[in-house]
Amino acid sequence: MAQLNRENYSSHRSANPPQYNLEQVKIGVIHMGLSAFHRGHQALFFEKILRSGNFNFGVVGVTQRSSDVADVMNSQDCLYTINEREGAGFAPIIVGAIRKAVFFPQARAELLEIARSENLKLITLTVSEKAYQCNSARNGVNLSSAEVQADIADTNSLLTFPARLLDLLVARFESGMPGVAVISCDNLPTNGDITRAVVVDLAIKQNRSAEFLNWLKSEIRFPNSMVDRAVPAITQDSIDEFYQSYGYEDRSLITAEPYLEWVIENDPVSEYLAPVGARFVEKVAPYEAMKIRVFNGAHSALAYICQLAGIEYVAEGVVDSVIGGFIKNFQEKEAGRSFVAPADLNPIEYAKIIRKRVSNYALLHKSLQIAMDGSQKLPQRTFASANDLLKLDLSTDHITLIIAAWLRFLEINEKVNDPLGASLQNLVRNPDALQSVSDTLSFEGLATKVDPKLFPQIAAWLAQLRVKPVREVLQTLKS
Ligand code: CS2
Repeated sequence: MAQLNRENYSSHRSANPPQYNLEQVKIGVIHMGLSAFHRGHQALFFEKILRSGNFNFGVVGVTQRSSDVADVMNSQDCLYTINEREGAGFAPIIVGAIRKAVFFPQARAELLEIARSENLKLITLTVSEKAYQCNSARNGVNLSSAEVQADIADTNSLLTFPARLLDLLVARFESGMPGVAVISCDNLPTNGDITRAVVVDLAIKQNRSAEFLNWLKSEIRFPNSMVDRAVPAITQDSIDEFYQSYGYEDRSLITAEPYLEWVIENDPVSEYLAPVGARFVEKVAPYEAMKIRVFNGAHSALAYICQLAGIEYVAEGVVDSVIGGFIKNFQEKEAGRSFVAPADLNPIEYAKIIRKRVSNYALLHKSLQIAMDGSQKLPQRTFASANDLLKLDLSTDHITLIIAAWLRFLEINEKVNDPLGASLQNLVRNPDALQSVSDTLSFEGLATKVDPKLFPQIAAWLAQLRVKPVREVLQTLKS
């Protein structure tokens, strides 16, 4: 089976290969966290810049926890395909933008060299919610707890993402080169502000010089950004199916929905990114709130409800009349009313488009995948909206049920993929539903605390979910 590589990529005409010369591409972007999401989203923007004839936007993708993804990418000269799928349609594009894939611990010297280079314009991040680790930084609080001090001990030894990012920025400062933009592409409100807080706090803890700190604050830009595209984890079946249709094997294949959006706070990089479709706005917060509360909130809701109902893919859940109806009401009556929407978007219309996108069955987006890391996702996806709804005196019927569904998911699974999973599971397994809710949601590692006034309502749902099938419980809310 011929694997995609530098020798054969240009012969795969039907997969839209790059026409530019790969040799001419210079590295202009360091991307930390070489996830499927980066390959399916930001890398495509850089690919479009290269295809427009500007060869300064090659990417070095950095893996952090293991070299696996970099190894696969290197086995095919960092070339890979994004296959946009909807219904029976395939729309592939071979991407050449990622010119290097490296594992941080093995490639630090090379990365520091790139950090010092004149052509570097951007550092982008998809390191997942948990990598920002400092809940106090997420809450805008000064870092001081013992837990954070322990993190900092780690960060000094370059084991964590903030320490690695700081390492690169120190190298750039020492080289005398101008500042760059650091753009977080993780689903966190104020992701740029959080990144800045984490890096500045760490620099202070490491006793960096006043000159460096001034430079960091004035020359490094951290625009907030909102990213949107569903890019599920790839399966061997999708790789095989793609091979049958296109005649080459791509072990780094990406399946993505056609929808693609990147909204960034005004920044000089708009010169390059705006012409290829990124949107620049003065304030990203209302777009982030809409995306995280109305889309990701519904996605997580579907994930836990599908898990409790034994449904493998969220696309199956959203078209089910009971589950889909519940999601619609949650979006329209609660999530979409919990914040001030952007002037150019109507939450009800937006929510309708989201449900349509999520029903794209060809993506095979697993409920179990979206259910992972709930403790890192739900604070911004549902806890914050629940508290806001309470303040606004609006209905919390659906959102409290969603939080209860997450608790039930934690309770019944032996092991969950979540950094706080084991601790939360211990707390949730209490026969007294109110005690269970109160202990679990008060756990100190959670970045946002649900208002205790909502505990009785959440506990009432949990008590029902303990004895009745989830669809039956949802039906009690039928409007
Ligand atoms: C999903 C997101 O896995 C998840 O938690 O909710 O990755 C979602 O697909 C994207 O944010 C869509 O832009």
